[in-house]
Amino acid sequence: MTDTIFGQIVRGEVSAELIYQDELVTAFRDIQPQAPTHILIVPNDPVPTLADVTESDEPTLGRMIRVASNLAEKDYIDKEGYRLIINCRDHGGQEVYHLHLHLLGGRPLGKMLPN
Ligand code: DGP
Repeated sequence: MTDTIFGQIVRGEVSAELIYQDELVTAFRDIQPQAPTHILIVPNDPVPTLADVTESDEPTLGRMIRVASNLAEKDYIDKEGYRLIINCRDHGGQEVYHLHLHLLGGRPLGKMLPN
């Protein structure tokens, strides 16, 4: 399994603005925020992409989404709304090959994709 910068953040070897960690997932602020709230939620055990997940990853995937919902509430973006994104591989625009969920909000995000 290839190690990435996100694995190093999970293990505390590289600094990040960590905002949540439990036995399954870690959440930290994106270094290049695209919105006032831009948080990344990653599994502690790296899976490269969404296309690589298996049945054994289901508890972690569920936790990632619940943590996103809880962090949206903590960042006061839940009432106005927000967006969750998982980019997968080349056509999905994935840059870091350690599965991650983007939590974006704090401003109107517009259409999902440019026309
Ligand atoms: P994606 O395109 O879905 O693979 O998004 C990768 C995101 O990761 C991108 O928005 C920038 C962010 N990122 C890349 N390197 C770092 C880092 O070292 N620290 C933090 N906090 N975020 C990073």
